[in-house]
Amino acid sequence: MNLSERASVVLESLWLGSATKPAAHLYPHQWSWDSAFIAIGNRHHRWDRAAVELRTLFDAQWHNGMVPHIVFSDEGGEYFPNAGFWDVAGSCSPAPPRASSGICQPPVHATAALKVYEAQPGEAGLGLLRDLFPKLCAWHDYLHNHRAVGSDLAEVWHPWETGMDNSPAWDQLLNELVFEPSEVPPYKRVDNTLINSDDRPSDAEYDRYAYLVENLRLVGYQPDDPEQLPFRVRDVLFNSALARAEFDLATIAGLIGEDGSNRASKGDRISRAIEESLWDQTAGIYKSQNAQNGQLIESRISGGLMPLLVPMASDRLATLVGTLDRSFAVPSGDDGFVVLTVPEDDPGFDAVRYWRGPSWIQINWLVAEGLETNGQLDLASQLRRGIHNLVAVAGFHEYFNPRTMCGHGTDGFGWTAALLIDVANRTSPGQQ
Ligand code: 2M8
Repeated sequence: MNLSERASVVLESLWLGSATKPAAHLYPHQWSWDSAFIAIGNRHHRWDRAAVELRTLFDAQWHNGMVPHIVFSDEGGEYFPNAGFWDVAGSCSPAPPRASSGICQPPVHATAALKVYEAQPGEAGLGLLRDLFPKLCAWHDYLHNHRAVGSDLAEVWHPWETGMDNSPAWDQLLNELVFEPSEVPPYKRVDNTLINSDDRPSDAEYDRYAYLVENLRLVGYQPDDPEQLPFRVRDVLFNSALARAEFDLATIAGLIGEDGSNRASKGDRISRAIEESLWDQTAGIYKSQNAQNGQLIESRISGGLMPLLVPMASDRLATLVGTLDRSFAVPSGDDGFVVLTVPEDDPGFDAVRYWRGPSWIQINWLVAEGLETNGQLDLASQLRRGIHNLVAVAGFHEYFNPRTMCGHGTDGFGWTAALLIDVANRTSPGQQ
């Protein structure tokens, strides 16, 4: 069996009947941005599943347009925080249509929908786009109307909304939270009973995660006054994904005969705000912003490379590619490289702990996509080869230490398998 075929077996094993769980035990339900990446992989061999994956996720869309970060499945297993902990039915009015979490994840779905369409550009693909278009518009409008507080940039209100949950970028904000132990609802972790706890966040961090969920639950996850929230970040990855998704939504509009001009102008506005507010010239990288005081968050993390997802001005592009090369790129095989989540010389770097240094395949895939968007075709190919080389040696893990070519976190991971399929389909057939 070649690597792509082995990846298909992984995806098959994770299928829940109408969506794919990210991993067999650690993440046993449907996750929002995982599903987008899984659809991007499945479009090559299981187009039907790619379409169902996105439809199922959007069936759980809230009345205000939010796409929840977890959709709980009856087929799924034990997880913390479970549906009862989020209690969205008891806390929100109107109640969301499905059992879900009460927060969201990076908006990569229009990008995924367009790629799924491109694999089947006939009536089936157009039908999917027609169904998803109003839902994608409502999702993006939720972010503009409810999350862009005094800025064109959307805010995240929990580290889990960034997708880079345990990044050192959030350490200071989490450490500065002021709360009584009684404000942390009782909970029991499951994650550290399933895999090596050295790979996972600490208990102190989980207390803060649980406290922030409780804070949001108390206001039905829809605060009247977001400025009172204790964690508010204008995340660079989240907003770069949104800018790209607006441009992709404009393309989708054109394909189905709708007017997409307002989507493109929203993409322009966000891109401009990223350039104006999130660029750190001295560090040569974009940084997220603490919305409470307008200051940039010091850590250099791979999220700061994501403005590549839209076409950039040439001077910044050259600087950013230099930073990528100097601080993030690690060789992977003889003819490729991959990107770390945190540079090795950063004080927050940890080679194996979740989101604090290792390489994640979906981040690498996004950077390759961004390099291609900006005409850096050789680098994009080397990065895609690096992804392939890493997975070929280490297997379908959740994330990797590219210095040792070892996998970490859980195994048999959904987006690793899916994006390997995508990468293999874009490189030489010999690599499949
Ligand atoms: C991780 O996040 C979940 C919470 O959402 C967890 O740690 O339990 C992150 O890597 C996130 O980006 C990812 O979507 C999720 C499922 O793969 O796992």
